[in-house]
Amino acid sequence: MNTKAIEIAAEPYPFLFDPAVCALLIIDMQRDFLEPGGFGEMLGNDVSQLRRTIEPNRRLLAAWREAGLLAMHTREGHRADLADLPPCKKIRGRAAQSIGDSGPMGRILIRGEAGQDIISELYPLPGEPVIDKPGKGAFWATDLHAILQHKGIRQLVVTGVTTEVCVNTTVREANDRGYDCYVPEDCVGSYYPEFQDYGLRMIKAQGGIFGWVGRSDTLIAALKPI
Ligand code: TIU
Repeated sequence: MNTKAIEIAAEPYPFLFDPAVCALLIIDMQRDFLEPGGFGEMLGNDVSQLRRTIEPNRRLLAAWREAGLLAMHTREGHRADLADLPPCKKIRGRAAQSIGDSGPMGRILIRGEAGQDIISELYPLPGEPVIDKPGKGAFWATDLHAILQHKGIRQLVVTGVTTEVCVNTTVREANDRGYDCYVPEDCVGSYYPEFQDYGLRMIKAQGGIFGWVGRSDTLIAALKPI
């Protein structure tokens, strides 16, 4: 495993990847967002746009674990009594079924329900922190920042779904807290191809205003022993 920072290909310019202070943060790869028959599909979304990210994430997570680096996972979800669910989030969209209602895989986006859990392909190992978040950003109302500070983390590789919603919100939150973020484009997905494109362009525009965009094979190659 490399212990020194190494320059890897990225846009808008090469990223100085330092494995010793870098964590992998996999955002919301949950059954309800990705599985056919889940809440996402129930709302009319094309889950295949998200499912293409499973295999690249699986390979990256395997390489990350092999290198002995910190991997973390998030899940969007709420308390069973909905005490942490903003009323506006509950009614937004005017859908027939919303958060907390009975859905295809248990109560929709409620912690502990089957649909709220992480897909089996990327299931966390014991010891890998799982952050349950009530919002789109992984820092809001969670202990993510505290955990990263205690572990001396200064860089994040952010993957998961969806590119323009929870991934972008988290990258922006991380950027304001002083973390450098690298987003491998093959490991993030949107239900909408045009938002995938613009979601990534917004991160790397203006000299990398929120971070860097690259690819997972670039990271995996950098993790190989020297
Ligand atoms: N994880 C995440 O992005 N939550 C969403 O609600 N995303 C949508 O794109 N709706």
